[in-house]
Amino acid sequence: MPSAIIEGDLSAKALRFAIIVSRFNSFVTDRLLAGALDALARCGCPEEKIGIIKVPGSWEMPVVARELARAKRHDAIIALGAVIRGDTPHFDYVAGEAARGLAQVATESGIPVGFGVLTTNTVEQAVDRAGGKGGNKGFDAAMSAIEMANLMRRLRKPSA
Ligand code: INI
Repeated sequence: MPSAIIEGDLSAKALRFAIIVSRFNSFVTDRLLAGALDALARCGCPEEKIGIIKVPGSWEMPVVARELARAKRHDAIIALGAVIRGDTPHFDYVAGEAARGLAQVATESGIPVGFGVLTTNTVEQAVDRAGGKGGNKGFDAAMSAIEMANLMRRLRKPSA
């Protein structure tokens, strides 16, 4: 048997979050934002500990996440966007760089980034995952961010 299992709990009472929301495809990202706020509220996060930052599109998320991570004012960042495939390779660049850039910010800063950026082939698939039959990926990203913020605290200070 292992001597100890370390994991993060889902209490957000004492945590601060930044949510970066893309305005592109806002009919989807507004729902992702509602899902993320619901998760944070259910886990006890006070409203005044949540900052919301709007950006034009998912492409712009990494640079903002980097700035927030550098400021060290938040325990976790939640990134919410919707990249929907069109007829050109544009999708691949935006989706790929958003994912790569956000992962890089998290690994380099040690501040978790919840990845709530949908990358779908159709509008219907995006809507399904933003509060439809596929759940709400904004909610899921916020729950992961809460767990990861608590896990990182515990790893840094094992008595926490
Ligand atoms: N941004 C998105 O968040 N989703 C998309 O589907 C999308 N498409 O398809 O173009 C998109 N493009 C905008 C991009 O994120 C930048 O805001 C833009 O290129 C300006 O830098």
